[in-house]
Amino acid sequence: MSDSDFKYTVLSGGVGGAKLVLGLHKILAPEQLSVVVNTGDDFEHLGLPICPDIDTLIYTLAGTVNPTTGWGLNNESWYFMEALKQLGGATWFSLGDRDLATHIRRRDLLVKGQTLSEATLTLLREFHVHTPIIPMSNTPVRTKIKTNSETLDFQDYFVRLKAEPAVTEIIYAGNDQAAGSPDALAALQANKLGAIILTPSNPWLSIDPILSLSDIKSTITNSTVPVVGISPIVSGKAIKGPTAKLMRELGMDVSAYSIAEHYKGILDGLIIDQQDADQCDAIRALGLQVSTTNTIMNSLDDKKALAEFTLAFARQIHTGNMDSSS
Ligand code: FO1
Repeated sequence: MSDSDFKYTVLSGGVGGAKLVLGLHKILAPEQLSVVVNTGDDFEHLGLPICPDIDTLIYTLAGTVNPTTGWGLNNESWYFMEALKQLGGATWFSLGDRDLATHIRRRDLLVKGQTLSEATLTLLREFHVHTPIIPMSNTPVRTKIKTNSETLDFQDYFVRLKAEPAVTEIIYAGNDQAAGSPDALAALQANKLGAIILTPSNPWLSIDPILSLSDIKSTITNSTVPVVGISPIVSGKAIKGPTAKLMRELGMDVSAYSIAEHYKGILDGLIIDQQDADQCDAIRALGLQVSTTNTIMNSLDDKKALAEFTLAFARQIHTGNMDSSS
């Protein structure tokens, strides 16, 4: 079991990151875990503030997420979408009837003056989730996808266009004016912090928006606690989502090594899948510590096992007694 004294702060996007967050949530006490979540996917849709990664994490920890998609609520009905379609409304972004209540409630809280962090705390309380899910900023930062011909809003690219356009550049609009949220910065500097953990979310689409906030990035790079990550690429393939396609379009090899290169300067250690053990030496040559295990999370036991492994890896780095064969 993990040391019950330490706290852990995690950076996460949506579906992929939420798997590890659930594993950590199951093995740690609520006061030991804080999650700083990407808001670059957020957008205003049908007049509603949609925050996909925040909601994926809330629903996952509440045990009500749709297990098939990893987003939205389980046991949904779709009367609103059917009625909207009849009225000629935009239906490319599916909003279930129960999920709709979350967006309307959040809008109500924001209109009444709550920050995104405060509104998220309210929703956490109403979903009986005790682990803090903290927006990376209370100021909008929007991930934009550049292609040869246009600049797309994130959900247009990811959902409406099914991530098919070839990406030439990714920008995080507003990051130079936005400050990290006070709760996120506090969680990254908490005392008794045992590690900062980067989940195996898509680095470019889910983690980099968080790191694009200069105060968050400098807090992490100046931190004395181990910063560990998990590669989302296993033997040349992304476990889910467009990560591999995106890496090819950005001119990178689709490998755990490329993930290590991307996070050089941020991570002290990277966990890669045992199928990629042949890349350990090259990754160590980059100056990162590396360890291998099964990183594919299908069952809850997989998620808990990877969570335990991550905490143990961080402890090894912290005590400096890395076992060179790991
Ligand atoms: N993803 C889809 O692929 N199609 C959808 O219609 C869709 C609707 C949706 C509604 C609410 C929500 O919180 C998330 C939703 N997502 C949908 C997922 C979302 O686009 C992605 O999970 C994140 O933006 C990427 O991490």
